[in-house]
Parts: sequence; structure tokens; C-alpha cells
Amino acid sequence: MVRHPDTAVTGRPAVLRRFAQWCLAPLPAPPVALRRGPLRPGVFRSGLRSARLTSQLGAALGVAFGVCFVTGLLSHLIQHPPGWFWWPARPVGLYRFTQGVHVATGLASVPLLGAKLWSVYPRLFSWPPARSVAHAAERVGAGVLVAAALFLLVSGVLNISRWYAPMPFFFTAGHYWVAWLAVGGLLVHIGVQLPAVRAALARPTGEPRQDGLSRRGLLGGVAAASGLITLTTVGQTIRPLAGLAVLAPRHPGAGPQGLPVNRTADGAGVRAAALDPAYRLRVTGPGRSVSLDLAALTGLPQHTADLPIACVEGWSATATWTGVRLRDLVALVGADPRHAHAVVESLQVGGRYRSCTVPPEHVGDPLTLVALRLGGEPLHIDHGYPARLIAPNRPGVLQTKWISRITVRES
Ligand SMILES: Nc1nc2c(c(=O)[nH]1)N[C@H]1C(S)=C(S)[C@@H](COP(=O)(O)O)O[C@H]1N2
Ligand SMILES: [Mo]
Repeated sequence: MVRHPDTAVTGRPAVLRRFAQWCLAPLPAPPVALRRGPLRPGVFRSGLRSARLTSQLGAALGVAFGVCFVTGLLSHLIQHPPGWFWWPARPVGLYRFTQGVHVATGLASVPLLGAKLWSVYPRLFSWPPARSVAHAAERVGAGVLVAAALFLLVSGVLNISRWYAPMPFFFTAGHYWVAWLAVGGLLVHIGVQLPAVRAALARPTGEPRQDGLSRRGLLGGVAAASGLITLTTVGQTIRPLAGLAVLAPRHPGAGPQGLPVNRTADGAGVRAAALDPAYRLRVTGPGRSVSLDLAALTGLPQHTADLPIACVEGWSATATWTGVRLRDLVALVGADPRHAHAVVESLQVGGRYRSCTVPPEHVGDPLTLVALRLGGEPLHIDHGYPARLIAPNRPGVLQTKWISRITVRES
């Protein structure tokens, strides 16, 4: 077969070849009269912008986004486990760590993304707007990536500040699906830009001669901003840094019994039911059911464990909990804790976090408690009085407060 020397798209089926040629064919240039404002040549003059700067910021952002995506996906899988997924009960603080990293890398990305967008935004006004169909597709792809990245950072920051008004959608679902869009866009973007990034990073580090801020200075400033944000927010989970957590929406020591509250009893509408002397915890198993009042619960063997509450929003705090082992209650209704799922339901009537499912690894763990006491005192009503779930290595949303019913299924 004779290869045609002057086109890169030979040797493929004719349809594909024609499609590729159509994609790469130059488009007619738009009228020059439209070339006004930022579309004029030479408008953006900062000598700081360079392929090297963009590549360095892009590499840092790629790492931060990658770590943020993996830890976020993990959090999603723990909360909505598909059949193949397995999450251990130990180490006790693993989720606290992965979710702390998720929120920290997301927050550290804010200045990185800002600087990266600044370094490339003159391209928004490049002329002609589209040289070819392929070029137009690449620009649309970059636009989707930028929009998705901005959406993730803005919605994440709104969520940890508990400001839901600007989000007319369910945060978790929006944040999750847009993350896939961002990752898809990011992979394509890396695929397209990798040769240019390689070339820019391999070139000797010639500093552009100019007055004012240098590229190093700019990178240093961005790194300092990311570091400062991290330092002023990780204190919401790392106790020794709590004093520095001026930007953190939650402080580990603030709240009744020295622990932050996610949703109060009044907010959940459970105050009357929680304080009702007729309160019973109903445990239903495959063989039998029991109904336990507070005296019966305190009459069962009590155990104490130091466990963290690790909220998906990035704050976490360890406390000392005392109560009945979940596995003892499961055994009480005739099920084998090593092979049982427990559905834990709250007195709360509505709300997304009114119930959760505890998988066998956690049901069987001796540290998984139906807690009655916190720090040696009866639970504060905002922490789930009369009884709440507390299990090792689980997101806060799965630590159901004001428990009224436990249904055990053998699996
Ligand atoms: N019934 C019920 N339990 C719940 C919630 C809720 O809204 N309703 N919020 C959860 C969330 S998101 C967290 S982080 C923890 C926080 O527990 P705390 O308020 O005792 O610190 O409670 C969890 N338990
Ligand atoms: Mo939470």
C-alpha cells in the first residue's frame, strides 16, 4: 500500500478521514470589525503570563483535584455503598482523615484555580475565536471544565458554610455528578495539553525580565494563600491547630458537652418525643423483637469508647461515648452480628439523615455503640438524647441521633 505523505490522516477508513479533514479545515475568519475591546491585539500585556506559569499551576491543580476527587468518591461510596463496596470499621479515624483531606484539598484549590484562570483568561478573547471545528470543540471542552471546577469549589464552600440558599438543588447529588463532568473534562484537557506542558516545564527557567512581581513571586503568593487557607481551616479537625481555625465554620470545642452540633433537636422537631417518659427503643430481629425503655437500656452491659464524629463538611472531633454495644442488641433479637445489617431509625419524622444502614463489619465491631452518655454525662438532647449511634470510621451523617428503632436483617 502506498502511504500518502502529506496528510496525517491516511490509512484510516475514508469516512473517518473525511471527518478528520472536516474538523481540521480552517473556518472562515469573522469580520475584523468585530475585533473590539478585549478582542484587540496586544490588550493583555502582563509579562508574568507564560506557558511555564500555566503549566506549573496546572500541575499543582491537577494533583489537588485528583486527591480531592478520589477522597470525595470514597465518601460517596461509603454513604451509598454499591454491592461490591466494602469499608472497614478500622482504623477508627480513617474517614476523618480522608474527608479532612477532601475538604482541605478543595479549599487549597481555590487560590490555585483563581491564579490558573488568571494566567489563561486572555485566551478567552483569542482571535479568530475558532480556527477550525476541532479548535472550537477543544474550547468548548475547556469551558465545560472551567465551569465544572468553579461549580465544585463554590458549592463545596457554600456547603461547609451551611449556606444553602444559593443552591436550588440537592448539594450532594449536584456536587457528585458535576465531579464526574470535571474529571472527564480534566482527563481530556490533560490529554490535549500534556505535550505543551512537558515542553514548557522542560525549558530552562528563564525569568522574564521586568519590573514588579516575578513568576516565582506570584507562585509563592499562590502557595502562601493555599497554605494559609489550609492552616486556618484544618484546625476544625486537628485539635492543636484549633486556635488558628479562624476561617473554619466549625470549631471542635464549641457546642454542648464540648462538641459541635450538626442538627439540633428543635431543628429536627424531636424535642417532645425525645423527652417523653414513654420513650422506647424497639429492636426487631429475624426471630424476636424487644422494646427497651431507658432503664432497660442502662441495665444492659455498658461500654465506653473514644470515637470521632467526622462530618462530611470537614469538621471532626473526638469524644468519649458510653452505651450498649450494637452487637449485643443484635444478639438479643436472635441474629448473628457478624452477618447482620442493622437499619437504625430516628424519632425524626422527615429529613435525609433520619436513618442509616450499618453493615456487618460495623455491627460486629465492639466499638459500635448505641450511646447513652457523652463525656460521662447523659447525652445532651442536641447530641441525640436518649440514644444515638456512634460507630468507628464512619461519616457523621451515618451517626444517627435520637434512635427509636433498629431493624436487623441477616445477610
Ligand atoms: N436523626 C439525625 N441524626 C443525625 C443528623 C440528623 O440530621 N438527624 N445529622 C448527622 C450529621 S450530618 C452529623 S455530622 C452528626 C453530628 O453529630 P452531633 O450533632 O452530635 O455533633 O449527627 C448526625 N446524626
Ligand atoms: Mo455532618
